[in-house]
Amino acid sequence: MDILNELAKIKDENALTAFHKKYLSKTGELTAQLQNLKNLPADQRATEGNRINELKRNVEREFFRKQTALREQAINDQLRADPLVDITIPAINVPQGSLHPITYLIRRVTEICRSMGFLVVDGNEVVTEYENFDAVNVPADHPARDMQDTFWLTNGKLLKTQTSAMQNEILRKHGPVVSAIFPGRCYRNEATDASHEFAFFQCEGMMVGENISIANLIYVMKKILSGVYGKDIDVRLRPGYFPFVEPGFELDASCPFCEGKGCSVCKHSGWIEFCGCGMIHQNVLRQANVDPERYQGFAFGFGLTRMAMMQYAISDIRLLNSGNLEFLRGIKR
Ligand code: FA5
Repeated sequence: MDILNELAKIKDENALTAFHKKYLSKTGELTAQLQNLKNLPADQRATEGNRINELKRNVEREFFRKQTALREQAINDQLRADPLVDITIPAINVPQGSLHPITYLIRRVTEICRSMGFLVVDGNEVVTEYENFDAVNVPADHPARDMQDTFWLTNGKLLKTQTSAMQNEILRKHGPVVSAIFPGRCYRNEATDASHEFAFFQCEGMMVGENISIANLIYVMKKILSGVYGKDIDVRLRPGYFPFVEPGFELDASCPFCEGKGCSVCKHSGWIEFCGCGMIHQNVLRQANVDPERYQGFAFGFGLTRMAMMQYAISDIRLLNSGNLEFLRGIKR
């Protein structure tokens, strides 16, 4: 503890630098003691090593505290001595900012998925035609291409229409055993109205490995929904068609606003259409060099923007991209 007492008495930066050199630098006493461990009898090394490491950690922590305090002190002294600076004038009242509802939801969802061991991947916005369509089982002559027109760049690439466009890259990079969640901005060349935007957010998730089944999908969806809404949410599956899943489903969530009793949000049905999902099509796995005989998995993709609308009772989707601060400040997160 003598070392810590010595540190406590230091009053200026020069003395602190000398202290660092004496104890903590590469040639310092504590480093030397650690290097000397190899010369001790084997039965003493572990105990002595722990003692020195703990001491070094304590000294380093106190050293950085002292360094910060001395630097702050130096700045304050300088300000006090400057006749042009009056530190007694009250600070300007800058209103505190807040997260955009979409950012807030992305953080919430990714936090829940991270706790289940999911990788969080930042999706690209510009992707190739192959990634957006062919790799997810939508070849050039597939009618499903017509449902998702987008904005094409002069280099032949495009703004992704769906987060599913990231599946191939993620499977190639992290597969064949991977659980990943990838929220991202998507674009569609379509007329805007109160519930359609040309730029909106989706959130995709997938889990691939051996013995992955629909039971895993249901569990993960319940976890995400219950985590976001802070209460137990039930789900149900109906048959649904998406070229990249087989079997494919539409997943409904029990209405979080009326607990399934029926309200205006769920149109008095007790259920809310939440997302498309299913078991990843074998062709999608093959495109990413994943052997479909050995590995299988599920994927789901939901509209984050629509989720935000529902969560915060936003009647017009266009408000979310409007940059209207008054509207954003009015949302209670
Ligand atoms: C898809 O995009 C599929 N990739 C989802 C999927 C992934 C299914 C994995 C199966 C497995 P869809 O076109 O239905 O599906 O879009 C998904 C969600 O995106 C919609 O439910 C909606 O919430 C949101 N969305 C789609 N178009 C718009 C739009 N123009 N404005 C706002 N949100 C939109």
